[in-house]
Amino acid sequence: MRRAIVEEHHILSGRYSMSISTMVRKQSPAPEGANAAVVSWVDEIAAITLPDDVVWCDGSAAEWDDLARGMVASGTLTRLNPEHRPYSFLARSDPHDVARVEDRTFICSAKEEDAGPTNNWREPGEMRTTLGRLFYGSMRGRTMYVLPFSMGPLGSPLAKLGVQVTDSPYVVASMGIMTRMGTVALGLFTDATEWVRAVHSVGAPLEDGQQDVAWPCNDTKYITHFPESREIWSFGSAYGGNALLAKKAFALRIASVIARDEGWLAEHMLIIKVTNPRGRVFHVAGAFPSACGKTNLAMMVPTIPGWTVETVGDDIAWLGIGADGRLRAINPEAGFFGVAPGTGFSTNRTAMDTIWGNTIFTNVALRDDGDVWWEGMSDKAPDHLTDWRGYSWTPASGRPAAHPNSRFTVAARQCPSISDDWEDPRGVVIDAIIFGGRRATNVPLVVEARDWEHGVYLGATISSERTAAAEGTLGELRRDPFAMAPFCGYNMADHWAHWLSIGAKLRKTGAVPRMFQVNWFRKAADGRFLWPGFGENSRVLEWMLDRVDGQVPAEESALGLVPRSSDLNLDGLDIADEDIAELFAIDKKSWLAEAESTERFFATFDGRVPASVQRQLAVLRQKLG
Ligand code: OXD
Ligand code: MN
Repeated sequence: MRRAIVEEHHILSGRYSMSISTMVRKQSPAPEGANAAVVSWVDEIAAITLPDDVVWCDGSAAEWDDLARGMVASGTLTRLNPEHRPYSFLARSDPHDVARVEDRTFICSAKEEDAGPTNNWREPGEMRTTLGRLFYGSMRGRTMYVLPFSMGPLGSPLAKLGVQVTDSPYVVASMGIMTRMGTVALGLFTDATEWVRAVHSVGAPLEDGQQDVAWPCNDTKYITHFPESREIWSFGSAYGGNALLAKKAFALRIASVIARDEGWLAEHMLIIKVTNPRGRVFHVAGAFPSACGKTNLAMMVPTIPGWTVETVGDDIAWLGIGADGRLRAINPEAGFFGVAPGTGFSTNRTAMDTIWGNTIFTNVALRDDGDVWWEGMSDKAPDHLTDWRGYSWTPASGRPAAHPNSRFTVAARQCPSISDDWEDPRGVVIDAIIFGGRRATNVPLVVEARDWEHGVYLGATISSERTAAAEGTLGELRRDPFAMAPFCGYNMADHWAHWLSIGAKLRKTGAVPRMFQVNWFRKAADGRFLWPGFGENSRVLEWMLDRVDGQVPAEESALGLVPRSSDLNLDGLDIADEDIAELFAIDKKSWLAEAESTERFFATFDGRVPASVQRQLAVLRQKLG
């Protein structure tokens, strides 16, 4: 036993012996011309995880059909009624595998201080030993699928390649939607390619003849990242960001480290294209914590005449300084993994039109007519449903029919508001950056940063009330700098320093995007939302982009620049003057308390917070008087 563990540790340090690869029962050959480094890594992983078979995915529709058919047969997927929801499926997860598990997410950088206080750090050697034990034989009785993929438009200078292996067909089908996966990506690997290695196992090996369950997983979960070697090892979960490793694990945690090293940014941001009535086009990137309405904003239908919003991305942006010296961004993903509850015809018609078919739904409720439903899809719930756990449900049941973190997985190209430049390999030019959180108090509807440094401070101090996208107590206030707290693969204070250095570079080229803070969620003393949100947020976009366009002056406040009362377009909006005043109210006492909490937060970074960010806190206190 001891010997086996030592051997496994060597395997995971890359010093393994090829002889054990003979233990894989059947190994489908790698596609002709596949990159040798990829092939040998796949062999290496198969030698550790010991699957019954290894299948290289080509990303074709035929392959997806076969997987879907297999999963319907095995009970992982239920096919929805094609009359209502063509070629769509429902998955019900294990009830203990329903969200990202942040306390089981680890950054294994060589030095603890490089992970910083917002991450769980583990010493890499120790973690490799643990993983060696867990992954050894973890795919027995299953197929290991090999998924080569591109994050970003194929061949874009801003895109990156990766390979995920997984023993979950649900993950394969989802990654096929969320990334550009298969032969097209594999063909881009050269000997010079630096690619990300991602190993995923549900951690449920099958003995000979053992009956599988619909959603295999393991109560022991590890979502681990080795930033220096650009590796991800994920064990025990098949849900969302825990398992679709291209998304949070690669495109944010590992990519943020690559970005730091290479001089660009990997951020938890939506990207939209906005056109004003004068025909001027802007691109806006926005960072919001999980489940704060990024998908809704990305697909917003403006209520003000003459404005249009088109979608480039709803969750992740990779931003770099282009050859023209301007900040350019791509959406590295190819699909949406959106939160279903709260998405409805009145709140996000575009999302509803996107998921008309060809969609995987996970943990939503099933209607008796074979379609799906969730809280917020329509005002009135159907009289009877099958809930996300498979139990009979009526409105009197007193529990949600869909899990609060239930999801839809759908290709971005199916979105009616997808922008014509969403796959521009050069990226789109970013004119404005917005930071938002879900704050019932204190934070005004909109504030413009005085300059990039102040904007970095606004990003560094984002906080939000906790939602269902990750496990934890709902409603609790959580610091979520740049909306990256669960996603930054390195020390968050260094992330702020990195943002400052990008600003300094942009300033040399003279094209520094404006930065804003927004809060759609401020409440009145009686608990009512003060602002209607959704399409009405276009009024705030109008003010911000008129500022970018030099059309309106702004007023100084202790928090930054705010609209003059006449400049926020409220035409046709039934909102009381007192509510508008409340939306912008700055309560000195509460803000001084917030400044104190910020000081305590900064102190957790052991002196690593950049002086410029500390200075902004001092300026805030001074302005509050
Ligand atoms: C997501 C998240 O799934 O942020 O996008 O949790
Ligand atoms: Mn997200």
